Amino acid sequence: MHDIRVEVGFDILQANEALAEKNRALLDDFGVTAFNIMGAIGSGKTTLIELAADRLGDRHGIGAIAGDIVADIDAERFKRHNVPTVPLNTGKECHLDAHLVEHALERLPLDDLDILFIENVGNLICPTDYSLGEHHRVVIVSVSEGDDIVEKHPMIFKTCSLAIVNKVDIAKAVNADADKMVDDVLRINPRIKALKTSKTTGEGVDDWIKFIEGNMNVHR
Ligand SMILES: Nc1nc2c(ncn2[C@@H]2O[C@H](COP(=O)(O)OP(=O)(O)OP(=O)(O)O)[C@@H](O)[C@H]2O)c(=O)[nH]1
Ligand SMILES: [Mg+2]
Repeated sequence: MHDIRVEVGFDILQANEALAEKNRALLDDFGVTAFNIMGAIGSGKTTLIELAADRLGDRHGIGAIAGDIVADIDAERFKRHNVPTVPLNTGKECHLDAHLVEHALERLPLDDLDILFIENVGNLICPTDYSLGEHHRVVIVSVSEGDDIVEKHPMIFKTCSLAIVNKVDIAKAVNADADKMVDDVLRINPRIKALKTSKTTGEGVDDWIKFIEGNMNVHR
């Protein structure tokens, strides 16, 4: 009898990478810049996309893919901001993959879009390994997860170009040091940009918008 060694994990990730390249090429053809918005559950992913849609919607075409175990709730929120949105229900899966995104792209008016926000499933682990065809990766955590959340999940911060520490307005109330979280981010990945934000006070929101506009079209 011969032993047959099958490296399933590697094959799945390679196949995903090939599909992600296809998605990216399609987005490039339409001049759409895609942002993969990852982060902790409840950290403010949908909120920060809503803020961006409100601030950028008059000068750029914005679309969204809402990925979640039950995606319709966030999709409805995006639609209230006039953002064409495709919900992707992942069921038991804890991340989006390039195959799901490929089908979502078929249902979006790519001709009308300049920016695509892809909200990934809320957690800091599974989304890390799966490219979707995005041009930029953003990771969002908030102070309410505890100020050791960054150092507990270093991998995802290594793959992103922007990290956001959100809900800094309630840092004192939850006994968290937002500056320590930013320091942790920069220690883990010295090349990343890190921002502190708050929907309540507006802190950092201008810089979030600047990051998005400053990173459009760099792939063309
Ligand atoms: N105090 C405070 N609350 C915030 C802030 N940003 C978001 N929230 C609240 O946090 C809660 C979760 O925000 P969402 O934007 O739904 O978070 P999410 O990451 O999309 O959540 P999931 O998709 O369920 O993982 C909501 O009640 C928001 O209103 C902030 O800056 N400060
Ligand atoms: Mg959400």
